[in-house]
Amino acid sequence: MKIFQHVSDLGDLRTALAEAAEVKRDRYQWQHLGRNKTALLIFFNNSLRTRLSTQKAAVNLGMNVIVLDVNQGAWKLETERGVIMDGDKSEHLLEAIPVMGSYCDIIGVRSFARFESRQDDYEEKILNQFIRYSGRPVFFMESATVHPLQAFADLITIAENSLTPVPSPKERGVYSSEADMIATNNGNHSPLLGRGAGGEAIKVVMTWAPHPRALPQAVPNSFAEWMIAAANSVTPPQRGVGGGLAIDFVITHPEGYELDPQFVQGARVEYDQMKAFEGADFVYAKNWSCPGVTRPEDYGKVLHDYHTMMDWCVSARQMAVTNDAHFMHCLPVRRNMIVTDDVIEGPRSLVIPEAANREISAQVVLKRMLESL
Ligand code: SN0
Repeated sequence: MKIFQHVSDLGDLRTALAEAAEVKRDRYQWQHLGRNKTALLIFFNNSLRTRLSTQKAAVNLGMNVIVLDVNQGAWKLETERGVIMDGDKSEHLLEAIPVMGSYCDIIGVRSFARFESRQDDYEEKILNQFIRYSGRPVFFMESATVHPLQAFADLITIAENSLTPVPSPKERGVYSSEADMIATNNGNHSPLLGRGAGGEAIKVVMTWAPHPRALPQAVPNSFAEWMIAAANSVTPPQRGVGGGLAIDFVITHPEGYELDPQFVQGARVEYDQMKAFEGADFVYAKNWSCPGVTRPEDYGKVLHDYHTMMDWCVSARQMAVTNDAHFMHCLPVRRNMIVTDDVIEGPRSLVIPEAANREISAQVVLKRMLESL
């Protein structure tokens, strides 16, 4: 793997999930792969989970790691060509990138949407320069439009928690080392099935929630992209038999927050949050600013004073109409804006195991990149 940006970069999802389960079983079995190899992690924005989990994943694989916070101690970087550099920016990205590439074997980059131009953000202007000029494999650690390491960890978490018990692959007469591996990982039930032995689809609801600041669309874009890919990863007749992910995916948000069709494709949008939550097995909460799809002039804006949107905050009221849903959020989360204390602290909250799975998703990605060096 030379680039990790989209779900398609990972190839077959069931294979990737089986690999994640194998990483979880023994994360130190590939230390030879990373010997004398260096990962460079570059942060243009803040990070807690991405920084720690990716560093841990690289160390698990025997790699050396260099972390650079561009805004703390590095030269301020110009990103545009043709600019007369007489301001506060001392170095151009076009020199900085190949220099950084010369000190490492794999590069991870975090660079959030800037909200200055929708076109620049959605063309991935910064990350594409790293791909073009670093000479190294590049993985996205939240870019302007995607956060694939998060979405992969989310998918792993949903797979691990998507069941009432179903027969193990052997009991079902399915002999597949992949299925066995996953089953073993999850107390002998294959998490790749839908709910119940019949493989009934699990309902996953992604809900917008209020926030005082304008946040990127990267997390909801990737979550939608990955859920749709997972749902499409098996043809319907195979669902629930050979280990397919049967997912009924619904997105709910106030009007104006419609996400870019390249990520949500034809996913069902339900503007009534309570209706969307009915029968949900997983509730995935996230704030995002206006994606500029139905309201191009409002790209990157908060559309309403958050005080008027507080009924979107996920609380016991909405959770009561779900199928005892698990609660998920990528973190960091602002309590009592996005979710109430009782829901995030409740027995169905998965936010901590979800964050722990960031180490696993990062390790699968780094392992694949090391294997293709
Ligand atoms: C980022 C986002 O994309 O929404 C990172 C999430 C993984 N979140 C924030 O920037 C939150 C900032 C805040 O003030 O709450």
